Amino acid sequence: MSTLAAVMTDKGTGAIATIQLFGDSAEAVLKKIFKPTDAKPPTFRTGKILLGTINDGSETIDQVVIGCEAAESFAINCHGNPLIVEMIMELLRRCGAELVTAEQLLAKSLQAQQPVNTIAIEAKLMLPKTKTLAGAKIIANQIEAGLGKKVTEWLRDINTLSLKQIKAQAGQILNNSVPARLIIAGCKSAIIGPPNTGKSTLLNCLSGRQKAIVTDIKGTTRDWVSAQCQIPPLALELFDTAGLDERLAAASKDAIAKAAQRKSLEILEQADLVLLVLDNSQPVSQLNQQVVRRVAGKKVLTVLNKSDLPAVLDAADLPQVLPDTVKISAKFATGIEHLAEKIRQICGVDNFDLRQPVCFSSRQESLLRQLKKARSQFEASSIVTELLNGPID
Ligand SMILES: Nc1nc2c(ncn2[C@@H]2O[C@H](COP(=O)(O)OP(=O)(O)OP(=O)(O)O)[C@@H](O)[C@H]2O)c(=O)[nH]1
Ligand SMILES: [Mg+2]
Repeated sequence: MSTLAAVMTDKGTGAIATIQLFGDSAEAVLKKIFKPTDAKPPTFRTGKILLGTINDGSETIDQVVIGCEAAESFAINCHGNPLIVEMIMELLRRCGAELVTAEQLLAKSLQAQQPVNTIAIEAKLMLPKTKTLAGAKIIANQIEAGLGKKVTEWLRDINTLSLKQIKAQAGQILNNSVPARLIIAGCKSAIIGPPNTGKSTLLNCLSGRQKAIVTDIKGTTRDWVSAQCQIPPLALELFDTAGLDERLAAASKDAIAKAAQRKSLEILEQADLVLLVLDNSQPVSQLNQQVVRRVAGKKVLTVLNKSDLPAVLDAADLPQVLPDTVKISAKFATGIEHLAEKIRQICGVDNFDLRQPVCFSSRQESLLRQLKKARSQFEASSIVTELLNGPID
């Protein structure tokens, strides 16, 4: 294996940056460029921390602290200035290291450990990408408990478990993985609805920031606006959109208004969750059929806004595809806790057990789908083996 170098820290975000050097000749590469402060020839014993400088010939680039993490695996901790990091990386490249991403280096170093536990590797690669603390806990739990434990049990008991049992358990894991994915990767939530119902007010209320413009003029929002909102265990990525009005869009000669309508529908299409905002002080006729058609089959909560005004809309008149409703006033921030509760229920994350087995990579998902269809114990056994020890995608 060649020697790999990767910047492990985000660009320009801290006073210190870490460059990882890993591979057959990592020590030899480091010896060429590192000069210890105590002037003695360095010994790169595992567990040692060395202070010194990185030098390009006679020129000193930076003072660094080297962590000797394992044989041929070193953490070079330098100053966080991206220019310094770039110079060290370029020097490492000239000394024979292959420059890779943090993820590639991590994958290679984990794969070098024996025996290969692919689920553990995938978990370690996934951990930094989780959007919530609960998501990080789910992933961490999949190594010793969760999916890792379940797969080990399947392998151990493959001759005593019935194929039917294994297939049912695989199906259950796939089902549990749907809400788990929303906790791990974040929940893309589209705020849609007719013009002037209070969509932008809701985005501002949920995010705690005045991000979107609010006026009493219909069609205020044109381009979409996004903001973050925490509804533990979920992290919502909210998208406020232009009010949907198919009659207006058809009649309008305004190219911007038409493009805004298209964009709203696109965001609706891609959303994990739809918050359909209606004005509770207006009749149900405000809801057009295009919206009803588009939300069918999606996770959708109908938010009856402006509940501080006299009610006109009767929730019983809403179509069957909109069974979940909540009354709020976005302007006065009332009913928000109830809205949060409803969101948790619709996303299936209320009382979600963070230790239960779930899959969190497309490789795992596709193998579990194959397992659900396995026709023999032998086939099941080979799928389960691949799940635990197979090559990473
Ligand atoms: N009484 C009352 N007024 C509200 C409430 N929420 C929003 N409004 C008002 O309704 C008007 C429209 O609010 P917006 O948030 O701009 O509505 P919108 O759905 O984003 O409108 P478009 O971007 O035009 O589609 C503003 O005057 C808001 O102050 C509410 O809960 N109660
Ligand atoms: Mg708006």
